[in-house]
Amino acid sequence: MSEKKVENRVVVTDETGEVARVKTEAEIVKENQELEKALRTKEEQAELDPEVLKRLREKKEGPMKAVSQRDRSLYFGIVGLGQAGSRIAETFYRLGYESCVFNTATQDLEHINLPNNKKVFLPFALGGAGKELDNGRQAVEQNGELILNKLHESFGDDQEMLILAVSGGGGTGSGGAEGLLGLMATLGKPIGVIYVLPMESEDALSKHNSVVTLSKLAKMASTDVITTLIVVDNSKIELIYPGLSKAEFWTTANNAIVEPLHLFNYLSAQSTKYDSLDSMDFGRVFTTGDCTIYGMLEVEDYMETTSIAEAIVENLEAGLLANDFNLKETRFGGFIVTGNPEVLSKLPAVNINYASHMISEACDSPSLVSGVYEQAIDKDVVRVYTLFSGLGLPAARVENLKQEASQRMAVLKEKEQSRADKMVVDYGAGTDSQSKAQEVHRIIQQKKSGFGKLTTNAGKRQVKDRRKR
Ligand SMILES: Nc1nc2c(ncn2[C@@H]2O[C@H](COP(=O)(O)OP(=O)(O)OP(=O)(O)O)[C@@H](O)[C@H]2O)c(=O)[nH]1
Ligand SMILES: [Mg+2]
Repeated sequence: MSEKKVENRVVVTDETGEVARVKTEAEIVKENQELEKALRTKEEQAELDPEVLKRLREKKEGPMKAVSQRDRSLYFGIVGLGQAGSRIAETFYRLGYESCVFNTATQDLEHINLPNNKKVFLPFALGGAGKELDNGRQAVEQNGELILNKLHESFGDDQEMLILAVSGGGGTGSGGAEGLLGLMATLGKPIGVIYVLPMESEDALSKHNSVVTLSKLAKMASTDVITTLIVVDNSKIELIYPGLSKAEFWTTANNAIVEPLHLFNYLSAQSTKYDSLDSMDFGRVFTTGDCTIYGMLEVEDYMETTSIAEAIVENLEAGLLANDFNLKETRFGGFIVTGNPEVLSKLPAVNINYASHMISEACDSPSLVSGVYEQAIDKDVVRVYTLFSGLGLPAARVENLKQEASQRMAVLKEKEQSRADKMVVDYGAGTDSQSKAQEVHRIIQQKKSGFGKLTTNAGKRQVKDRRKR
């Protein structure tokens, strides 16, 4: 049987299957090359590590999200002055706020948990202001350039508002606040102040200092040099958190001061499936002007229709971080209701409506904004955070501080006056020891105390600080 030679042919057929024509050799080569190329790409794709691809995709989604979505409504830059101010700044820093702190005492700065380049020692006299307002003022004035450089280095376009944290009772923070605010103002950003009033048990000088500086800050707030003056009162925080040791107290107090503010700032930038208090709402409440106060109250029997509203009637003021504000003066207020997802999903809306009504009545404000947000709380409770702005000073508390300060300052003055008499040694009749003693004390008075001399001369003669920084 003769073998028939079979040729490889590629044919093009028409729609009926009839051979229309035979493909040319050149066409076949071209088609094969294209097919090979397509297959090679597929193989290459198959070799890509899916883990790597996943990481790349995450990378694409992750940072893009972070850049485009803010994680808080206002990016604050925090400045702490003195011991209390530095500790409050440290608490903010832990929550991701850019911060820097200043103090006249190196030993106090050492305990502040911030990177070293964010802690600035202000050389002044022996170190510390010894609760003398004038020393705090001079320490800031004499170190103006150092402070200004650090402010410019720490804060830039990212910080939309600066907040100064100081206590009223000491010397550095309280005495230096006005000068530091002047330096901060040169950065051209709105400024807020967190001002801490002393505990009940503190001495007359602390109370006196607190009132003196508060009156200065209030004036700056009323003339809009300061946009927001937040007054918090250690004596009130003592009542809210009784029985703590001193060390525990500061941490608790500083968290109580920082957390509600951060919470408003943070939650107002988040989405919620319930009502939202958005970034603009928070910004408007927070920058209304004059005094601002805030606080939190917790409700356990939240399923009762009026229980949250009742808690507000009974405890709204008890939950605030300072007493004696007249909430009826509120020009803009806000509140946020939080609970864990399970709690919020069963909480009837009407309960929140009653609560809203009572807050509105308490602050008599036509402008009240509110939001409901889920929070990872491990307790079966509803928490209500409130924020009131545009308030006057807490008149009764200021009066009480003034009275306590003046009564005790008068006793101190009397004691100083009688010092001369107490230092007399009676040598018997005929000596003039008493008048000599009085003369000596008069001269000492004139030259001021040894401590006074050191600080008065500080500008002329810097005392070198040899302690480790
Ligand atoms: N809330 C709070 N208050 C504090 C803290 N530390 C001190 N205080 C209060 O601040 C006042 C004392 O002021 P300090 O901040 O220690 O003083 P200073 O500004 O460092 O000034 P001098 O020490 O006098 O140089 C007192 O009324 C204390 O009750 C703190 O960490 N938190
Ligand atoms: Mg101090």
